[in-house]
Amino acid sequence: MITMKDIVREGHPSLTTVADEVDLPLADENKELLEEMLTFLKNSQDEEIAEIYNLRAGVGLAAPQLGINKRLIAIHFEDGDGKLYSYGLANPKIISHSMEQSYLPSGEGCLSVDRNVDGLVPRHARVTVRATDMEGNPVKIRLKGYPAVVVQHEIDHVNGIMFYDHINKQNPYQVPDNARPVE
Ligand code: K1U
Ligand code: NI
Repeated sequence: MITMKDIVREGHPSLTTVADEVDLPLADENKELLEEMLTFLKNSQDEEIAEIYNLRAGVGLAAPQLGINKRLIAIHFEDGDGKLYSYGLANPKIISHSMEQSYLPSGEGCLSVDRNVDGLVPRHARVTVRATDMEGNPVKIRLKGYPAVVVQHEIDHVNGIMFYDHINKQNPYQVPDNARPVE
């Protein structure tokens, strides 16, 4: 079972390294890792389990956050309308995106960062992602708003990019050009 002790923190080289693509068809070992990553996210959102195991709640996780140099990401959360976004993806790639940008007004956090980082993180408002799902099938996923922010945060991890790399250093709360806040 994945717990916080498995998650590497700032300063670990896997957080700043471009991860390797995984071979297709997807090996059982990679399918199992994606399952474990999703289970971690579910556990982290379950108040009782999270308290017992001291888990910080997360909506996404990328293999490099476990010190594993593979292009694997997991996302799991329900939106305000109860719509479930639950994906385990291999080799995710943004194949197109809007010119319009967006940002979370409260900024972003990261399970690999044990401090608050002030500032707005510019993201594409809408993205289309191509990947391989946990059954080994090719998928094309269109996301907007908050789910689009989460998938961009996770794809950044497999590219060795941290959310704060995108924050304007002179003026962290500078509203990005052509951007609207995610409600
Ligand atoms: O990749 C990670 O470090 C996980 C991170 C992902 C993320 C944060 C902020 C914006 C987009 C993606 C987190 O899940 S931090 C925790 C978090 O944002 C959250 C946790 C529980 C409920 C709601 C949000
Ligand atoms: Ni993160």
